[in-house]
Amino acid sequence: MKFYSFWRSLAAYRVRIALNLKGVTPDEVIDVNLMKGQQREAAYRAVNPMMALPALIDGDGPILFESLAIIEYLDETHPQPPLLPRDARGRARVRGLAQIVACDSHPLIVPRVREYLEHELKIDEPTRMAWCRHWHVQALTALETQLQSKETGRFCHGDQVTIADICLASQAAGAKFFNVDTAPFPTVVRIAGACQEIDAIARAHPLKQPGAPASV
Ligand SMILES: N[C@@H](CCC(=O)N[C@@H](CS)C(=O)NCC(=O)O)C(=O)O
Repeated sequence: MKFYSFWRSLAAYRVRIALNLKGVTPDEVIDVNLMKGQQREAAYRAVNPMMALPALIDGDGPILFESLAIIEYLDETHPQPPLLPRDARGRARVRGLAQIVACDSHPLIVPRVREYLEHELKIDEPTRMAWCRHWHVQALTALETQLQSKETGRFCHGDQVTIADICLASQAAGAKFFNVDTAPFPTVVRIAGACQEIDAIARAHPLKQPGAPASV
């Protein structure tokens, strides 16, 4: 198994959590340095034409891409512990929470968007940061509101870690990277804390990966 990753990538962080929870260790972790733009080099473009991390190759392929698709693949191929509830409504809720992060919010603050704002639209650094914080706050507000549901337990959906928690953990890490005040989102903060008490999640954290700085 080959895993294309980078310490700072929040989408790779999501897959790393799933790999750890499933007890799967890739044979090879290939670093694609997003800060040097290596995701746009021909070698990686051939792996993922979207030029985004993560990607995963299990055996003779095909190459898997998009964190949620990869996580569901891992969940299907390594069923224990399950990362989705058994009931259809539960699965829909968990996928919905996950997609708030992975589909509606995170894609708006990734390097390709920030770099387009900077180089094509000539938007200055404080305004770009305001953009990123805005989309963080939108997602955190939606999550906090959704998590007031009776379905929420120690984690986003009951007391077992699901894909929603994996995404929430990445959202919480991203909020720190962008200096977003999370005090108005106590349920998100509580669940993010509960996630970090699980070793498989804690050791997947971006700042614990090779090459990561002590803080950002
Ligand atoms: N929706 C994708 C997002 C992938 C993505 O945008 N990854 C970021 C890193 S977290 C990336 O590689 N960005 C490269 C770029 O924006 O140039 C997923 O969840 O896998």
